[in-house]
Amino acid sequence: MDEKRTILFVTSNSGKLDEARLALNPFGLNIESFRFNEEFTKIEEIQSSELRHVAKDKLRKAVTIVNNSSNKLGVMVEDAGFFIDELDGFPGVYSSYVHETLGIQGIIKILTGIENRDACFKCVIGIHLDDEELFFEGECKGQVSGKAVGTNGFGYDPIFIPDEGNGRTFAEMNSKEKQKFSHRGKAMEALRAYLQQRNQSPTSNQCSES
Ligand code: ITT
Repeated sequence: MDEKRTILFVTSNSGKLDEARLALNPFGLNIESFRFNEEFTKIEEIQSSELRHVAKDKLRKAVTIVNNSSNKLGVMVEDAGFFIDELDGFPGVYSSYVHETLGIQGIIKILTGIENRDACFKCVIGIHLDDEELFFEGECKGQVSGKAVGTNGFGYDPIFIPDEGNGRTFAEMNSKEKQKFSHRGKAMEALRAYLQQRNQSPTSNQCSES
């Protein structure tokens, strides 16, 4: 495997890993998951109302954990959230905790009888490349369904109907279809485009942050 075309993805979520591979492998980029003693690595998240702040902190922790002395292209993390309009954006940055505790049935219950079903997924990819921190964002708007439908995907997929997609939940779509509309698909595409441009113009640093 070409180490210079390999990104080390630090995540505990195998669904995210599969989707990152689906998006980036066709462009000759390998996505390797960082594991410790064969286990996925869960990075503890800071409390912040901004996904981007969470992603930035996760990225710094990931770089420390990985101690990237290898020749790999970069170290990547991602932070995502499910934002429900009627609940002022909740669960948002707390999506992971809410999924583990209330679960999707809990969300359905909370929204029983509520007409406004608008919601969106957002995600921020953070990647450490050549001592730079870069961030790429994606968003997908849609509706919360009244019941869980479909068995594909992960997390909140069975209760999210993206605006594009003929009224089906993400969990009713195959991974390629989900990728076309999803927050992650869009953020991965922004990363891919950046990497392509960077290859052509190595000094570009449009998305960097200190
Ligand atoms: P990390 O180790 O990468 O942090 P995680 O699953 O904890 O994995 P997040 O904190 O970013 O990741 O995710 C917040 C929650 O939102 C979590 O419950 C996910 O399952 C869910 N989620 C994220 N992306 C999703 C998607 O594309 N479809 C459905 N649910 C998603």
